[in-house]
Parts: sequence; structure tokens; C-alpha cells
Amino acid sequence: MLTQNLGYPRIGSQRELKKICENYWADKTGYKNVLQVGKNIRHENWNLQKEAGIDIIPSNDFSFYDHVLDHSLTFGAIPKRYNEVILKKGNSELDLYFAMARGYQKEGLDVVAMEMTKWFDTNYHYIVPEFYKNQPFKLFSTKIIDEFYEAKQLGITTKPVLIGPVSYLLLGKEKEAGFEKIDLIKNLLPVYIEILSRLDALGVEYVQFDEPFLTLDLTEKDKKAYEYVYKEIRKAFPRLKIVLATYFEGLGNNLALTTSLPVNVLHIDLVRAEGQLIDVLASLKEDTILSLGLVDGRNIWKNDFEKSVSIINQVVEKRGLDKVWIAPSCSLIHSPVDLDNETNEQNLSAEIKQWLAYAKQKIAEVVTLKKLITNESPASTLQKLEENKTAIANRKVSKIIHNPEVKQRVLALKEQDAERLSPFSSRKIKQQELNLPSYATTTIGSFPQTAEVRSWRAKLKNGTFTVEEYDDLIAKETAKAVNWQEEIDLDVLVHGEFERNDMVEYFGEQLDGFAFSKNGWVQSYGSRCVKPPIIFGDVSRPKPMTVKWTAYAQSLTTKYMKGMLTGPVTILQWSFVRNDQPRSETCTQIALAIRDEVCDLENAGIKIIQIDEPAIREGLPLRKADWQTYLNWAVKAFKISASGVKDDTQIHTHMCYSEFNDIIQNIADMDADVITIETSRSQMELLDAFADFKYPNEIGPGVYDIHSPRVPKREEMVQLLKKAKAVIPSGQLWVNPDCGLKTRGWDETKKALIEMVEAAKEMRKTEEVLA
Ligand code: THG
Ligand code: ZN
Repeated sequence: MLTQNLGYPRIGSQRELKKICENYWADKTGYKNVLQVGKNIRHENWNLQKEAGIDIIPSNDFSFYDHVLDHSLTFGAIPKRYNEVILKKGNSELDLYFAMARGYQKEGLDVVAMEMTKWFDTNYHYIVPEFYKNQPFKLFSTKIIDEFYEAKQLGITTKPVLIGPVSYLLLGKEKEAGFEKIDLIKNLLPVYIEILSRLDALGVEYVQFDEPFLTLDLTEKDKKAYEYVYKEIRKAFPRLKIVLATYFEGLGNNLALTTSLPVNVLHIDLVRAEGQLIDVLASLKEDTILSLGLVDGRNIWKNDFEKSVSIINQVVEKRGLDKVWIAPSCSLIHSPVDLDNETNEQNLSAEIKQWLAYAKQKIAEVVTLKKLITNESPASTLQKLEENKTAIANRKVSKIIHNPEVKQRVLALKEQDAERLSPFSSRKIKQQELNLPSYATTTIGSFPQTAEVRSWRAKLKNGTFTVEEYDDLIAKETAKAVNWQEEIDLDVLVHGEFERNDMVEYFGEQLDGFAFSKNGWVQSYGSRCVKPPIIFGDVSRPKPMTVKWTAYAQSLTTKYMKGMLTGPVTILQWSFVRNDQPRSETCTQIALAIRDEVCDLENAGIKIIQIDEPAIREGLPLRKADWQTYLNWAVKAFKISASGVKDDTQIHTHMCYSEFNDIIQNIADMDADVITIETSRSQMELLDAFADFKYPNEIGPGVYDIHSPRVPKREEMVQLLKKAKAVIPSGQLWVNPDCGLKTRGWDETKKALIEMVEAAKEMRKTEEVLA
């Protein structure tokens, strides 16, 4: 029996990677220092896993920005527009790499970045490979070979990790018509073979191929591709030990395909898909090793050793000790790094901390599980088992988890609690009393979170500022933003969210049932990280969360001030969620807390309230067959949060980075009076789903991209609005940016919004002339 890890967090235990990369981008440090920090992180990770006793340690799991982008560079899948960046004197491979990730604006060159999208149903984003018809591939970057060699020099023979060829292609985007990306498999395979030959020459033993698409719905062609590539790889390397890693779901109807592939080790996710074990055992070839993904790579709860041991024993009984491996369920990049860095009781109490395991602790759990089976160093191991049993038992009965009132309230919910009083057609008439113009202008909620604003919060946290001093500064910043919005004649104002850190963290901090880490950072994209709240117990709202700042902002203006809330599905999706009850149950509890907030805002005189749900789409289960169940409870949770108000209170929602075609009915079912969406980068293409569906409620299609500092021209926005008007009746249209403005600077924000308001006025004028 061996233990293996599939991938370790690469941000560094003190977010060293973020700091060095951001310094490099700001020209504050040199190339060599960046490489050195990368090397330090890799060495630290390898040594840590070695000392913990992991038998098979991964390499090539390190990345300076994103591991999918690493593969694109490895295979030479570099879009032509970067040629000039490559050719420019003085540019390194790292500069090219960052140009692909972030765009390149320097000395007259202006090249846009590659697209980014969500990694399956996680909050991690990857850089989407761009594919063209008959595209050639060649070995461009030798990162994977270099890192294997680097570890070998340290005396560690690692298992290089590659995204398997089929999954790599399926992660990409076809950038022209007339071909299917999977057809590129014949061009791609030779590069994999070349890499394997070079690793083979360096004495590689195991290679891990990540093929998460084996847990998704596949076409016949995809399945053929799987059979083809693994047969060819096996033919070329008869003695290479291939680890095929699947995760995030069960193999389902791809089971027979998967177990037929000529690999040595099959890894399965037994956290997300516990139930697949019996089927896999029945279908697996006799000599294939089964790697049991028992330690949750996507959540922070301690493993239940008793339960895991009983599963492992069942498998060992059937297959024998040497045919079973133990592992985390998936790569640990979705876990925070080290619980030992959580030293502040105010953040995580000792009671909660004893229930948790971060990446470093999960590695130790994997090793302990093996020892419990193989009876190595029994005394200390048995003590670990006892400690684990105690922690698991404490959690089951802990008083801080269970709140009978909350449970009772969920039980008492009635169908009508998830419905507005009247249908939209009647609400629309009542909401006309708001007297908003056609093409009403608004923003999505946040205004620039400048370094200054963030420094105030830091000073409040470290005691330099009193609450009064901090509140005073926030009030002034809010007032400035309100006055300025009035000045430029926006129709529906926002308070700017200067008092908030993150749109999920801010609410979690105020809700009961949530805990906060100090150092629980998880990579979101590139150098950006998030610190997901930990939902450990029944959720309730001890007191209003946003009423003070919203009411204050409203008191400064006669225009409407929009209340700004994060919706229940997004709070759920971007938190670490308890695993002792269904997600739907937790979501309903959050929905009730948000509902109370919505009602309190209404009582405080707020007439327009936005409940953001950017994560509703990424929460979709990976298999289509499971979609409807999820959508039913997710849409219902949103409606519970939104339906406590009177007909004339206008409810908005907002969604970004979404495709809407396949869930448009469910979005309509959410029944928000107004939805604002991201559409500008696709030139209003995303709006077609709403148009084809004849979406009945109001819509604000984003008229400019907020991810770039570029100020859009008025005429561009008018053109986009004309495009929108061609498919959606103008009486239904709002005018707004794609998303919140917190990552932007004030200068570009002001210029862009002035132009946006003018664009809306121009549209109104044309309508008047026509009338
Ligand atoms: N909040 C959370 N998840 C998210 C987003 C969010 N997932 C999707 C999307 N938005 C990801 N985008 C970002 C954008 C910026 C940052 C993180 C994710 C960011 N993070 C700071 C950093 O890394 O420096 C840390 C922020 C902090 O101090 O709290 O800027 O909005 N939950
Ligand atoms: Zn958005």
C-alpha cells in the first residue's frame, strides 16, 4: 500500500507567490528573484511531503499563474498575437507567459490576454487554451522536465503531473469554425510522447494524467479519443507506470471506458462520489491499483478516520494490500495551506479548529490512514485515531452548531414564502411609481477599493484606528461617491461598498454559524486569492448587516439608493460548507437570513434592493442529469431571500461570467424585477438567450468591460445599446457596466460612467424623436 498526493498548493504558506509576481509586474523586482521564489516554494512543498511520509510526491503541480496555461506553453499552443512579445528583445519565457495570462501593454505593443474561466465547479479560474483548425503543437516549454530533474537533484523521484491529452483539449475553446477541438488529438499526442521519452530518460517511474472529464458527460468521439491516446502511450512506453486521476464526480456511464484504459493506477474521488466504489470495484481489472481519494481536497473538515479505515479495509479485503493506494480526493490547490498558521483564537476558536485540516494536515491524514491499515508505529498512530474520534464526536454534538430555532424556521417554510405577492406584470405597474426614465442608468454596486480605503481597514484591524475613526472615513468616502453620482446624473445610486472587504466574507463575518480564518487563503486566479468563510453551524442573522450604511447613503440624496446584498447561493458556493447536512439545507438557512435583511432594508425606506448571484451557474452539478435538482433548490433559495417585500419594492439581481442559454428558464423563474448581466465582451451575444426566450422582466446588459482600465467611448456604448434594443424592447432595458468597479481606479471609473450616462441620454433622445 502506498500513499500519493495529486497536487499541493503553490501560493506559498505566506502567499509568497502573490507578492513576488505582483512586484515583478510592477517592475519592482527582477526575473531571477521570481524564479528563486518559485524554486523555494517547490522545494518547501516537496520536502514537506517527503517528511510527512507521502510515498508518491507530485511535481509540475507548481505554477506561476495557472497550470492549464503552463500546458499551453509546454505544447506551444501560443496564439499568434503573442509573436511580437516573443520577438521583443529582452523578453523571457516568463514574460511571454504573463503576457498570455494578463495581456501586454508596453512600449507600443498592445496585446490582449487569453480568456479565463471557472475550473469545473470550483472558485478557481484557468486560462482557456485557444485552438485553431489543424493547429500544430510542439514542445515549447520544458518546465515539466526541468522540475522533475530539479526534484531528483534533491533526492526525490517525483511523479510528474500532466493534464491528460483529452482533458486538455476539452478545456479549450475553438477560435474558428469548421473543426472540433478533439480532432487535434493526433497533432497533440506526439508532444506527450516526446515529454514522456525525456522523462523516461531521466528515470521517471510514475506519471500522473489528470482526466477530470472522465467524470462528465462525454461524446462518442471523446470516448474514442480516450481509447486511442492511452493505447498509444502504453504502446510507446510499456513499462511506464501511469496514474490516471479522476475527480470532482463519479465515473458514472464512463466507468467501463475508464477501467478498460491500459493504466496502472486509477484514482477515484470518494468524497464527491462515495457511491461509485462498489461499481468501480466490480469493473476494475485485477492488476490495476485503485487509489482511494478519501481525504477531502475541496473542504476544510478533518477526515473521519474510523469511516475511512472501514472503507479501505473493504477494498483491501477484495484486492489485497498492494493493489490499494490512499490519497486526497483531488489536488490540494483548493485547500488553504497550513492550519498551524491559524494562531488567533479570535478568528478560529480552539473548538472549531479541532475539526479542521488544511493541506499540510491533509497530507498527514493520508499518511496516518495508511499506518492505521498497515500497523506501522502503532502506539502514536492509535493515539491519532483516538484524537480524531474525539474531534469527530465533539463536532456531532457541539452546542455551537445546532440552533433549534433556525431548524424550526426552515421546516415551517411554505410555498408562498418563495413567491412575491403578485406576478411581475402587476409589480411592474406598481413600480412605475418609481418614475425612472427609460434606459435607466445604474452601477453594479462597488466603487474603487483604493489602497487608501484598504489601509483604513487594516488600521482598524490592528488597532491603529478606533471604530469611530474608521466609520468617519468610510462615511466621508461614501458621501463623496453619492455626491459624485448625483452630479453626473446617474438614476439609481449605490453607496459604493467601501466598508466591505469581500462580497462573501463581509456577510459571513456578521452571520452566526460562520467562522473566519486569518490565513485560509485559496488561489482564485493568478496572484489573486480568497479566504472563504467556514460555515460550521446553523446560519442566522443576529442583527441587520447593511442597513446602517445603506440608510446613511440614502439620507444624502433624493434619488434612489440601491441596497446591495450577496445572494444565498453565492454565499454558499464561495464558502467552505458544512458536510453534515445537504448543501440545499444550508442554502435555505442563508436565504432566510438574507430575507430578513431585505425586509429590514425595505422598512428603512430603501425601494430598490439588489441580491447578487454571480455563482449560481458555477454551482451547477457536473452531470446534466443532476442539474434540475440543484436548480430547484438554488432558485427557490434566491426567491425565499427576495420575496418578503411589497410589490412596489424593486428587486434586482446580478450575474457575471455566465452563459445563460441552457438555464434561461431557471433565471426567469428567479423572477427578479431587474437582472444585470455581463455582456460587453461578447458584444451583446449573451443577450440573445434572453431575447430568444422572450425574457419578460427588465434587463441591464453590461455596456462596458470593467476588467480593463480602458475607458470606453460613448459611441461604442450607444452601438451596444442599439444592438440590445434590436432584440429587447426598450421599455425593459437598463444601462450599466458589466460588473462592480472595485478593482478599477477612480480616474477611469469617472470617465467611463460619465460617457455611459450620456450614451443612455442619447438613446432616450432617439426614442423621443421616433415617438
Ligand atoms: N469573492 C469571492 N469569490 C470570487 C470573487 C469575489 N470568485 C470569483 C471572482 N470574484 C474572483 N475574483 C477575484 C477578484 C479579486 C480578488 C479575488 C478574487 C482579490 N483578492 C485579494 C488578493 O488576492 O489580493 C484579497 C482580497 C482580500 O483582502 O480579502 O483581489 O469577489 N469570494
Ligand atoms: Zn459581476
